[in-house]
Amino acid sequence: MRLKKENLIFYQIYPKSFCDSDGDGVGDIGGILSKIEYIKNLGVNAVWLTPCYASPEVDNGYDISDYYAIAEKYGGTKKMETLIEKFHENGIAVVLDFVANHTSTAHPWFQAAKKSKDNPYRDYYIWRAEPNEWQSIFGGTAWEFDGKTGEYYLHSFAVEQADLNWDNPRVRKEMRAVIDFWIAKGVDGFRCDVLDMISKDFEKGENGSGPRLHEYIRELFGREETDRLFTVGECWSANAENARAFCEEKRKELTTVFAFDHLCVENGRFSMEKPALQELCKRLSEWQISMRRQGLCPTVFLENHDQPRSVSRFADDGKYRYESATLLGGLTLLHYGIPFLYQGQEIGMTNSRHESLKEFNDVETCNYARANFGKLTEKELLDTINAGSRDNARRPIPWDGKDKKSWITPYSRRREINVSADFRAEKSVYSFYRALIALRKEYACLTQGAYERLELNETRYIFRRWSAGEEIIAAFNFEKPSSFTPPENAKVLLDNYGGSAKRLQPYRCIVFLRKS
Ligand code: ISL
Repeated sequence: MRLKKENLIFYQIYPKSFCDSDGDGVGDIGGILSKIEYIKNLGVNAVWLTPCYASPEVDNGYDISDYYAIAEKYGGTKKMETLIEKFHENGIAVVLDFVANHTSTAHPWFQAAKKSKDNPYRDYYIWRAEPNEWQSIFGGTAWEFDGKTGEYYLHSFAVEQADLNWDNPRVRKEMRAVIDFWIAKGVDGFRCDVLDMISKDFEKGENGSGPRLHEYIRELFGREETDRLFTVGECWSANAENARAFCEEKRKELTTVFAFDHLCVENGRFSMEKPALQELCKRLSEWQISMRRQGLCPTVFLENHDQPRSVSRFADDGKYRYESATLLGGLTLLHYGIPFLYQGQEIGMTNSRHESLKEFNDVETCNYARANFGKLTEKELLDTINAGSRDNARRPIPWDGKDKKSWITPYSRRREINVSADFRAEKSVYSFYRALIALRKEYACLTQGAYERLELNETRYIFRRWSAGEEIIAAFNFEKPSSFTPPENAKVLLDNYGGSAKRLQPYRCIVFLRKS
C-alpha cells in the first residue's frame, strides 16, 4: 500500500476496548475483523492499532514481553496476518505501534539482564549505582533498585517498563529486526511510542531529546527496507522549531510527528482547568501555519487512547453534544495534514463518570490516586480523575446499549450514547464524520490546498483552504451565538444545524464551497 501522505485519513483502534468477538470481556482481532465494514463505511483509509503484542499488560500492552508475537487473547499472530490482509483488501493501510523506549521487565532480555552485572543482556538496559533525580511519567522516582545486583534500572514509566539502552548497538540491531519482521508481515508503517525519549541526555539531565536521537531514528527508518513506510513519532518535544529535524523528507527519518501543544496539556492531565475552544483553535491554527511554511505535513488529532474525550474537554458534552462533536470533527478533518480519529470519537463519546476509585484501571491514574489519597478530599480526587484519566478513552465502544462482560467498568453513558443509537438518530455524529471525510476526498483543496486563518476571536474561528479553481471556507462558532455574513457566491456543503447562516448558534460548524 502506498498512499500519498496528505491523502491518508486514520482511525485509531485500541483493540482491548474496540470489539469483543468471543465474549471474554476483552476486545480482540476477531472483533476488529467483524467491524471492517463499519470502519470502511466511515471512509478512512488507514488504521493505527495500539499494541496487542505479548505483554503482562501493566500498561495495557505498552509493556511488551515479546515483540514478535501477538497475544493469544487478541487472537495470536496468524490472526493479525489475516487482519492485515483483510484491511488491505478493503483499501485500508495498517500501522502498528512500535514501543521502542522500553520493554516489560518480563521480557527475556530483562530477565537475563538482571541475573548478573556481566550478563550479555545487562547493557540492553540502563543501570546506575546511584539514581539521579529523574521522575517517572507515571509518578515517583524513575529508578528501581535491584537487590540481587545492587544497582538501579531506569523506568521512565511504570516500574515494570524498563528503559532500553539505545546507545548499545545490539539494542538498535534488535529493534531494526523487529521493524523488518512486521514489514515482512505486510504492515504499512509504525506509530512510534515516545520516540524522542530513546536517546537520553545524562549530561544535561534530560530524559529524552539526547544527542544521538536523530542518528538513531535514521538508522531505523532511513533504510531501503523502510523506504515505503508511513512513520509517525510520538514526540512530546516536537515544536515549530525542531519539527523539520524529525520529518523533513530529505532527512529520511519520519513521515510526521504527533506534537501535543494544541491539546493544552501544560498543566497536567489531572488539572480541573477546562481549556477554551478558542485556545485549541489558536494552537491548531499556529501549528498549521508553521508546518506549512516549512513544507512539512502535520498530524491533526484531538483524541487518542491517552486523552480525555474532546467533547468533554473542549466543548459541551450535555445539551450541545451533537453540535460539539461534529464541530470537533470539522476541526480534525478540514485542516491541512493527516487526520487521526480515535475510536468512539465518530459517535461523539464523552468522558465517563465513575464514583469509586475501584472503577479505574489505568496505571497512571492509580498511581496518582495513591499519591494523592488523603491530600485531596475524596470528591476532589474523583473529580480530577474523572476529568483527566486515560480510562476515559479506554471504556469499551458501546456497539449497543446492552450490558456485557468487560475488562474495565463500561462507559457510564452507554445506554444513551452508543453506535446503534447514533445510527438511528436523526442527528448522527457518525454520518457527519462520514460526510466530512467524503468532502476531504472530493475536494483536492482540503488535502493539497493552502490554509489561511480568516478570523479567530472569543466567538468563532474561520479559515479557508484553496487551490486552483476551488475554495472551501469553514466557520466554527463557539458557545455564544453570533451574527454572520456568509461568503458571497458560495454554496453550503455541510452544516451541523441547517437553516439561515446569518446567525451562528452554539457550536455551529458550516462548510462553504466557492468555485472560480
Ligand atoms: O499523557 C501522558 C502524560 O500524562 C502519558 O499518559 C503518556 O504516557 C505519554 O503520553 C506517553 O504515551 C505513550 O507511552 C506510554 C503509554 O502508557 C501510552 O499509552 C503511550 O501512548 C508508555 O509506553
